[in-house]
Amino acid sequence: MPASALMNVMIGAARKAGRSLARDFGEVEHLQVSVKGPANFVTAADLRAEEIIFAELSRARPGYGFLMEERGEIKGPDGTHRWIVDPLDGTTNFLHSIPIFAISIALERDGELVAGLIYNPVMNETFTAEKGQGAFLNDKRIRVAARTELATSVIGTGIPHSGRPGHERFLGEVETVMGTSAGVRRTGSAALDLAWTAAGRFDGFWENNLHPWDMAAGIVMVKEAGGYVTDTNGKDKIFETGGIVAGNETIHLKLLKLLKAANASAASPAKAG
Ligand code: 2AM
Ligand code: CA
Ligand code: CA
Ligand code: CA
Repeated sequence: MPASALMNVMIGAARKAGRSLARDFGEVEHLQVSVKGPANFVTAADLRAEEIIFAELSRARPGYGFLMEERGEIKGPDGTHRWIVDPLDGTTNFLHSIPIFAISIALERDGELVAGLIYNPVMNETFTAEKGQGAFLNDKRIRVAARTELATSVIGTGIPHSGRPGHERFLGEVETVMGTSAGVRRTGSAALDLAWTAAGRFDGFWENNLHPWDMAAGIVMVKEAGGYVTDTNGKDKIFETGGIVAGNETIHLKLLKLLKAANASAASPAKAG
């Protein structure tokens, strides 16, 4: 299917920023790095990529607002459209020359996510989705995996660094999911976790304490690939809570129940005997 005018704008911005990231990826030892918090780095590569995406999207769609990881919220005269952008998701991988990172761009219209793009320039993988149009990897239609048993499922997740909120809770959850599934994977890029779930590589994904720019494009992607995405209570307050659970209808539901059980047993006092 030929990409829409909107998707071509998003692809154009991502490819240009991707060339900048690919150049920096070859020279990581020379990158300027600053520390924003515990295990939270920002490099010159993040900033350069964000600058390119901001310039390209502003030129193509003047007036749209932005929510970007490094620049924050930028209101535009157009009150209905907002780009949600992570210029480099997986900065820690990037700094270690691990080729698992991505650019994530989503468009929100009247508060509803209508398009998403996740681009890994090293693997040359462009995941795209528009509301009602399905999800694609490069030019190929993608769908969530069909598996319905957790025992044979591979589940993606992200680990909150010990200095971040949710670390203790995560340890209980991951122990439960590891004991129930065929395996847990942690890529270091929430955007790619969601894209890989949309493509059926992961059967499911969950993480806590994420930001809208980590998830926005991936939410559209998973839904358009036929999957289910909610917060950890099964509701739609994903951005408000920072928690996300994704998968096909069955795995999504089973994951929700499993995480709930893991947290209930962690919260209850130690049993006698
Ligand atoms: P980043 O690389 O854009 O920072 C991995 O579990 C996810 O957590 C990635 O999407 C990563 O995005 C994000 N992340 C890394 N460090 C973080 C921090 N200190 N606070 C919140 N999110 C973080
Ligand atoms: Ca970051
Ligand atoms: Ca991120
Ligand atoms: Ca980032």
